[in-house]
Amino acid sequence: MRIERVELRHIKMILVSPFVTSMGTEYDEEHIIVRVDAEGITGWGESVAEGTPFYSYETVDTAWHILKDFLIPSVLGKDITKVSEAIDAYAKVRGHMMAKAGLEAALWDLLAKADNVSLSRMLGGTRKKIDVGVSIGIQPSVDALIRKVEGYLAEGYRRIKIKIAPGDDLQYVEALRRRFPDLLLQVDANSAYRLEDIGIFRKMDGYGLLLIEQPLGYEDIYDHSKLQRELKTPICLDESIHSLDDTRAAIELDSCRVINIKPGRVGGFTESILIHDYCASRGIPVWHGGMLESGIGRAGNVALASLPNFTLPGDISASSRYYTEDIVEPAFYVNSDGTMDVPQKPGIGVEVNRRSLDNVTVRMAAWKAG
Ligand code: OSB
Ligand code: MG
Repeated sequence: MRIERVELRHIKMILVSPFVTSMGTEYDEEHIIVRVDAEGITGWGESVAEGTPFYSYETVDTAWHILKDFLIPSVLGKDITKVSEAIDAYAKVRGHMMAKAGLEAALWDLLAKADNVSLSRMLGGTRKKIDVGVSIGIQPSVDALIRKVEGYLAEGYRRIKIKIAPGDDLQYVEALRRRFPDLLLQVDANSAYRLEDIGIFRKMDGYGLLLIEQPLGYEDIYDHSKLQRELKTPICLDESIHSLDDTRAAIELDSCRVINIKPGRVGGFTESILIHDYCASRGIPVWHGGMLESGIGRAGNVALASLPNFTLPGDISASSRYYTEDIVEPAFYVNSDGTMDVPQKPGIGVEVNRRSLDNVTVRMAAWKAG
């Protein structure tokens, strides 16, 4: 298909409640929506680079620059029949995984729609429903956290992840475990600790957590191997994993026993599938992380999470957990059994609500093939 036009929209969506992590407090989420048009078909993708370089070095502005000056020119006017051809066209761009993943996602949607198959099917998905959980920011008190968890459990979520930071850790885990002895519970530190904090993790090891996500440095693999050696709870890496190569290093060093896959962090669905398949071959479970996506990115996440080795519930929650109004129809819902339906229509399987998209757009640009 000849890529005729590519459009970028910098969007800003207000979160239903502030999201507090060891990296700071987020009140709203800025991302880039990528639209690709070819032969009367439109593909949509979302780049999860944020307004701030706190989770990743990428930001909306760096992703915009890389998309505009390098990635879009490499595909515009080209005849693309497989996503791998686009990836080859911009292979010399190093890093900038979130910029790449946004364009790649739009191309996957375009090609799936052209083939009249769901994105889930095209990526190799095998499930029509996926298990989903919810990621809860640091709460002002233990009581506030317990009330939040009760609310999410009533909605159907079966797995809870809480954010932790030094000083906001063991008391929350202890209280949740006491109140909900059988809860599927995991914690995410977003790199807030150092190996010297091992005492905290030795204590945390006694609470039957599903996993401890990214306790140490955001680029570290080696220190995590030293920590994992001392714990029975699996460590799960998020920030440290940008590629299949990172995944191989982490697993061979026993730095983690679970991997969080976010397509934005690893450059797209193609690299995500390579990581998924390698982990499956090594008996390492994976789960799908989240970046507070709009419905466009969420649709892609749900499709990817339908692959067979996504055996742990993902950070993929209902639209209403994030935003009062999503930009897709239908919005995403959690079923009372803690699952989410995988869209079965062609491509991402949901429609973009153009009026809602306009309402959240703060900057827009488009490029046409000559
Ligand atoms: O570390 O998993 C993380 C959101 C933004 C940046 C990093 C992370 C998160 C989340 C939210 O935990 C997950 C979600 O989208 O529900
Ligand atoms: Mg994380």
